[in-house]
Amino acid sequence: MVLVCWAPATGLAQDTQAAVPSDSEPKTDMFDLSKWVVEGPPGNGGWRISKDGQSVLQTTNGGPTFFVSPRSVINTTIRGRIVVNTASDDDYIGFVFGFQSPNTQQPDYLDFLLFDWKQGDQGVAKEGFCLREVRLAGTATGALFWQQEQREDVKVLGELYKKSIGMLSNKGLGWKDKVEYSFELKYTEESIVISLSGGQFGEGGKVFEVNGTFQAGRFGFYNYSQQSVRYSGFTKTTRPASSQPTVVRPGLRRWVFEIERTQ
Ligand SMILES: [Ca+2]
Ligand SMILES: [Ca+2]
Repeated sequence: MVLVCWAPATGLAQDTQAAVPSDSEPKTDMFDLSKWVVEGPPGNGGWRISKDGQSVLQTTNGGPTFFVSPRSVINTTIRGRIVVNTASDDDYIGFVFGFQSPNTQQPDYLDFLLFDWKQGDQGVAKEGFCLREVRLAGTATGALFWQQEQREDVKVLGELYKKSIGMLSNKGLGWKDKVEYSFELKYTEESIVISLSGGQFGEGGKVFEVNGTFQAGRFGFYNYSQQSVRYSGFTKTTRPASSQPTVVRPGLRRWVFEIERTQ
């Protein structure tokens, strides 16, 4: 089942925190970006890592490029900030996760989940968000990434474009120049929940909530034809498996929270 929604991000997360016993606090680790690697054709991206390893600036207006963690993650919550520090372009920024390839052993396989975000309409490329599961053997064409090409080996898990929701259309779904957004991904074996805040989204909300079966994989950043993109302060929060609460609140529906554990 696929759910695509826009809803306040408050409430559920707060309830989850309040229900967790003190001896099982979730553990948060900062990603050290100096250990990450560029995947895909090296010339497609220019990823400049800060000295402290806490941020990276992608400088190339080129083909699809990935900057990816060395280790796989699953059953975790990832948070961080993203900003485009230029007014000169309007293209794709985003994230990959469950990432298996491309890599040096399998440069021609594309196997990952992709969340992309375009600033403005440009021909067939639409302003807004798309979440896709890519499982492709062989050379990818630009159409796969540029126009959300429909094909057997790419499964669309969610789409949210400017024209699809009147509620927010006056503010736009595209990212704004020089505005920093906060990104959150809850990635588990059973679901994907992506939330954004900042800019026109204010305190923010869910962009996509998708149920399914997902596998561990590397997490990373994605740009296509967009330069001057800075990612910073990315963390991974994981809760011990033993601390998973099932909370019953009087008079309210029964919530069963997702499991977060280390792998
Ligand atoms: Ca453009
Ligand atoms: Ca461009």
